[in-house]
Amino acid sequence: MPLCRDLLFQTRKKRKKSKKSTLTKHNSTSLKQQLSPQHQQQPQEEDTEEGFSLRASAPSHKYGVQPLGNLYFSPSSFNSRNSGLGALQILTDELVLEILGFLDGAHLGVLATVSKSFYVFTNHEPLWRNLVLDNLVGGFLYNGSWKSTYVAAFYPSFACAGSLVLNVRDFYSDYLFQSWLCANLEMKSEWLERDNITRRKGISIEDFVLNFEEPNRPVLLEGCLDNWVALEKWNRNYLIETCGDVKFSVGPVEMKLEDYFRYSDLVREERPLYLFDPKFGEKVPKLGLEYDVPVYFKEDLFSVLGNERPDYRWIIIGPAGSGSSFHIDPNSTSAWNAVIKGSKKWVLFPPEVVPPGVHPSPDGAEVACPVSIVEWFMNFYGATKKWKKKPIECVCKAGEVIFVPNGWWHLVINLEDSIAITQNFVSRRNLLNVLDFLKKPNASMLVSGTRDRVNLYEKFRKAIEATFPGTIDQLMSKAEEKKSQPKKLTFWESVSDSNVGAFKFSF
Ligand SMILES: O=C(O)CCC(=O)C(=O)O
Repeated sequence: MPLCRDLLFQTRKKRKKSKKSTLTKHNSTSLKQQLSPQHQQQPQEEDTEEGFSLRASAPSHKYGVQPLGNLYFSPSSFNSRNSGLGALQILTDELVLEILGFLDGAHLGVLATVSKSFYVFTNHEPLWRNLVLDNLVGGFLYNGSWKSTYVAAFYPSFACAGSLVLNVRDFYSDYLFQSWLCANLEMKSEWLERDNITRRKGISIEDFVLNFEEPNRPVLLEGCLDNWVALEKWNRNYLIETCGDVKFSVGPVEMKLEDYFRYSDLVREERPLYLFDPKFGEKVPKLGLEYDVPVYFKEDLFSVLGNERPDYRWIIIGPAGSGSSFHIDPNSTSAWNAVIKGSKKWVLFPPEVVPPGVHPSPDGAEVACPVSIVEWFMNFYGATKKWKKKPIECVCKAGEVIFVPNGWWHLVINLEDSIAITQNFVSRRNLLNVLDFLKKPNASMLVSGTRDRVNLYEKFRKAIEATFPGTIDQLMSKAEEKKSQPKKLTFWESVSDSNVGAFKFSF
């Protein structure tokens, strides 16, 4: 299908629809890609934003959908998308799909026989994914496509028919095409090559506090997971054996690890389901004993709340291409994220810089951003190349830990099948920020990870006063003192790309 690829890849198309998500710990999304050796090189930065390539094993679009631009090269100028929709052709693709989202599997199946256009729309995989997740919850056995998974579960005698695919000629739609493209695109080497985070190995806690935690600056820490049993033992077979039938949170459902791995092995979609479970330590206590909080993050003041603390630790498992789209971590906490298997590409922007393509609501409770991580790279990553000051970026590999300071925007994409542990924490350095956050008038909209969003501020403040009397007052007078000193430059004001790796802060 050379024409459609060439055309699309020469233009930078944006899907108009953006996703609304709350400012919480996790929103997941996707692309499958393999880390090839060229990704590890450090080629010069050049303007190569035109041109994308598909993964070597990418199939062409299952139903023959082409980007709208190709229509201009079609001798007939005929778009079966429109003729087959009849009066509904005036609706956008998103709206057509929204309406089809109200139908059950049987009605989608009937509608598929109406016209070529309905055939393509009703086969849109996210429709079937929703049907599977709504009806089978986590108890599905993924078999290569959401539609055939659904058909196999509800209409087993049609199982063969469920996998029949017709290739439709002359169907042009950017929306449907881009969904396929984002699932099948190779990560461009220029998206992976910038590595400007500061790396440290074996630093003292004082060094960490002074140079990274106090100035609220990210750092990648090497060598601090060396004694983790998890690093040595955790892999798919070990986890499946250890966890047995225990179910973990995967997007809106709960799944056994065996079923999740079966899905993640086979899936190729724009936003693969991501396993992100905050209760793994309670569900399988052994897992909680096989890792240890790195020395730099031992102070965790939310622990004064005991069982009433908001969610704070997660096991994260996902295939290449899964990940977390841009967000700020909950409740103004900082975080560490340790990679146990695989590798993760990180892009971080300081609190005062909203990433391009990301639109938080004025009250900060919601964020609109591109549909998927790959879409962000395709349409917005290039903008940062022209900026004098760049985001902080790195690839975090197994055995490495990244420190994510409070308020920093971050996006993460797994470059390989990955397993990680992350914890959010409050230390003395960000206690006042967290209290201020919990006290906001719209706290009930903003606070997350706990049922009692409204009273968390009072509970936390009182528990801190009881456990560490006088600490809040001391921190407040220190903060007052700082305010009266000449204003320091923000992170963004103070660095340029050339010195970001080596800059020493003097806060
Ligand atoms: O996908 C990941 O590993 C990143 C998770 C993340 O961003 C977070 O826990 O805040």
